This record gives sequence, C-alpha cells and structure tokens, in this order.
Amino acid sequence: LLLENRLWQALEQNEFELYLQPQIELASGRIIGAEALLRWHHPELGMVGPDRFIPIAEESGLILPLGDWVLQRASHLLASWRTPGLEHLRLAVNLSARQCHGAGLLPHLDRLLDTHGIDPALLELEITESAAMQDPERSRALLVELRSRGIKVAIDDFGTGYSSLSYLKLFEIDRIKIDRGFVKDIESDPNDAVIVAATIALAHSLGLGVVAEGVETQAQRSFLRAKQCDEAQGYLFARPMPVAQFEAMVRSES
Ligand code: G
Ligand code: G
Ligand code: MN
Ligand code: NA
Repeated sequence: LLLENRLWQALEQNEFELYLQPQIELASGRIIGAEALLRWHHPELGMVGPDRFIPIAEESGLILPLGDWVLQRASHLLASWRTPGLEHLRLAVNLSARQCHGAGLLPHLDRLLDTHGIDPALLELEITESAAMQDPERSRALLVELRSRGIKVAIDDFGTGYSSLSYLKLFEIDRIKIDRGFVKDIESDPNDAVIVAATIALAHSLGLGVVAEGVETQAQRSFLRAKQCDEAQGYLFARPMPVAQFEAMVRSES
C-alpha cells in the first residue's frame, strides 16, 4: 500500500523516466530503433525497475495514467527525432493488459499522433501474449484499429504463453519478439536452437518480422543472423540507457 500511494505521487512529481534499449538490425549491425523501458527515480530508494512497480500499478489502476504518460513521452521523442541522423528510428512501447482493454487508448493515440505529426509506422506497440489473451476478441479489434492507423504491433515474450500459435492465427501483427528464455540457451540446448530457428522461419512464412530479445553473446548473435533473424536486442549490444546516451550512440554510428 505504501509503494502504491507513493507511485501516484511519483507520477505527479515527474519521477519517471524512459530508458531506451537499442534494437539492432542483424544484417547491417546498425541501430534501427529502441524499446522504451520505464524507470522510477525514487528519492530515497534510488532507481526502481518496472518489475517492482508495474504489477502494483496494474492492480491499482495507476497503469492507465502512467501508460498515457509513457505514450506521451514516446511521442515527444519521435517528434524530436525528425532530424537528420535520427529520423529513421522506430520506438517500441510496452502496453499493459489494462491499457489494451480500456477505452482510452485509441483516442489518446490519435491525439498524440496528430498533435506531434508523427509517422505512425515509427511507433510500435508491444503486447504480451498473456495480456492479449485476457480478452481475445477485444484485443483482436484493438490490433485491427492500431494497424489501420499504420501503427506497428509486436507480440512481446513470444513463446511463453499458453497459446502462442493461436495468437498468430487470431491477431494481425507485424512482428514477434522471441522471449529471452529461448535465446539464453541457444548454444547449449539443441531443443532451444531448433525452437528459435523454427520460430523465425514460421514468422517469416507468415510475413512477420522477428526480434530476438536478451542477446548476450557473440555466438547467439551469429546463430540468430545465420537463421535470418531480422533484429536483436540485448546486453551484447547495449543495456537500457538514458535518451541522450542513446541518441549519442546512434549519431556515433554514422
Ligand atoms: O526494463 P526492464 O528490463 O526491467 O523491464 C522489465 C519489464 O517491465 C519488462 O517486461 C517490460 O515489458 C516492463 N515494462 C517496462 N517499461 C514498461 C512500460 O512503460 N509499460 C509497461 N506496461 N511495461 C513496461
Ligand atoms: O518487455 P520485456 O519483458 O521484453 O523487457 C525487456 C527486459 O529485459 C528489460 O527488463 C530489460 O532490461 C531486460 N533485458 C534486456 N536485454 C537483456 C539481456 O541481454 N539479458 C537479460 N538478462 N535481460 C535483458
Ligand atoms: Mn517489451
Ligand atoms: Na519481452
């Protein structure tokens, strides 16, 4: 309860920050975008990660205003990237279950895209399998609406749900993100290697892009590249970092 009360205050007092983790195109080795990951600068506890407060925010309903803040901040970022050297960058934002199933998301997105004149194709929304499956009909309708606007949709943590394949059948999406649980043991576990390779092939056969999460070693990177995985994200390339640092990293590439 203490943390919950403190969270509402944190939003009012602007203690949240978006960190960015680069996403790398494997064929070229270049940064093609980033995933936005929320951080909380607690005045006494220091930096608090989302694993500690997102579940509380979900339960208390704070996730709605917090999620709106994240989208607003992401829109500002995309608008500020309309400058040479940054204009190609895509930004991926995580959506919580409540955000997906609430009525406010689409009007809020429409307002943001319009106000900031953002190319919707540069905004990607990540939805976990479990969030989408809480209300498959509603999720399906939401994804249709998002994609009709040109916004990209990715399935997060792909393969960890109970019905990953049904998800592919039910929902119109653009990309899947292979969960890091599968990537972790690619080198040591032949089953994981087969699962990852087959998942990439399956996604491509369906016309979907693939991002591998949690890439930590050169061997994993080589494997994924050999299997035609499109993009990767993980500590091998970079940890989530403040916006200015990310922008400097992108600029230093060219
Ligand atoms: O950043 P970190 O590596 O600790 O992220 C942990 C989890 O928190 C991830 O599963 C991520 O999806 C989730 N998360 C991070 N930022 C956000 C956000 O802005 N909204 C939601 N709903 N989840 C987030
Ligand atoms: O939304 P999602 O659950 O995918 O959030 C990504 C989470 O994974 C964040 O908490 C991020 O800090 C973490 N992460 C990103 N790259 C790596 C990695 O290479 N290894 C591990 N163990 N975690 C990572
Ligand atoms: Mn994610
Ligand atoms: Na994930």
